[in-house]
Amino acid sequence: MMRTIKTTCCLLVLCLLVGCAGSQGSAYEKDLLVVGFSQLGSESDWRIANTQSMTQAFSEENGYELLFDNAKQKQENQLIAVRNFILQGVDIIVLAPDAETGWDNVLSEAKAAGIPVIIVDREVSVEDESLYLSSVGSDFLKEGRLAVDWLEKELARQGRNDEEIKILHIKGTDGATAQLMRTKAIEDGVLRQSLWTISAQLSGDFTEAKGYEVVRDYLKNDQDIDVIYSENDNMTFGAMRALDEAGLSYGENGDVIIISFDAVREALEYCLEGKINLCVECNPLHGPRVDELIRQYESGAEIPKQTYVEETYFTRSNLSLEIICNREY
Ligand code: GZL
Repeated sequence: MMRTIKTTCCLLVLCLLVGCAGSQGSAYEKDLLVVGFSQLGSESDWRIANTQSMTQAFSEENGYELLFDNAKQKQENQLIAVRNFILQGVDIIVLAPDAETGWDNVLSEAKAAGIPVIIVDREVSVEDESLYLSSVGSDFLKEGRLAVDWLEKELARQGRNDEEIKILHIKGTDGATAQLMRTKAIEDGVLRQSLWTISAQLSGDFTEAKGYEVVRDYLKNDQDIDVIYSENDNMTFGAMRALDEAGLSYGENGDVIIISFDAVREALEYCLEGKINLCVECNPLHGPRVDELIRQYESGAEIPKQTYVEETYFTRSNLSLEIICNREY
């Protein structure tokens, strides 16, 4: 979508006022699409892979000039970044939102400025869904339900259907779609399985450090755990360190079953070693899909409001070193 004459004039005035040589001129001369991408942080291996996928897609060779901002997992930083993108008159804004709520005002400002917004990864919860063009991400509830179904089958395979099962639940960033939906899945599972109990719900904020901290502190008071349901791999890595320090065994031949989400390479390696029982894939490679959506939009084609990516799961039985080596993240 070429900049409107009005926006271009405003931009030229803005450049005269603040003396910004800026790269828009070069972008404008080369007819590049200027994309403002607000990434929520760099908290996990998944996030790093997502950023790489997005920045590769928005390259100059692909016809883009990318303005990138890393919000360090703080929504207030994302609000500032989006407002800066609006001020700079970008052609399109891509937002990877930290939490679901709090976006109505800033997305209304983008709409008023005539700048379309594409949501990537987690979702936004807004009164008016016309505030964003499209959303690309994962069906996190489906991921969680896949994990719970697997756990039911695994416990049956182990002959433990009549056993009390105590689950330690490590939650991701509160209010993030990935946290809300993966949490809903395990909570629904516990409602269905009368012998399952969630011993505690610890918030690990999707980071390895926090995952280690909260599990280490929890194990000081209770080590009677049958399952760890961890909402991302980095928190799982921290939990594994805490289990090691407490002398608790885990994985295929251990006392604690470990379920983890993302399926980044390091987690798959642990899975192949039998240290993580189940890795549920969460695909971070959204760059090509968002690039395609933007091109469809530019060509005037109808674009879907929501695109879910295909995902699977891994256990030791369907993994190999070759599969792991051939994966992109
Ligand atoms: C999921 C994404 C989550 C990952 C975490 O799409 O939002 O955030 O599961 C990441 O690794 O921090």
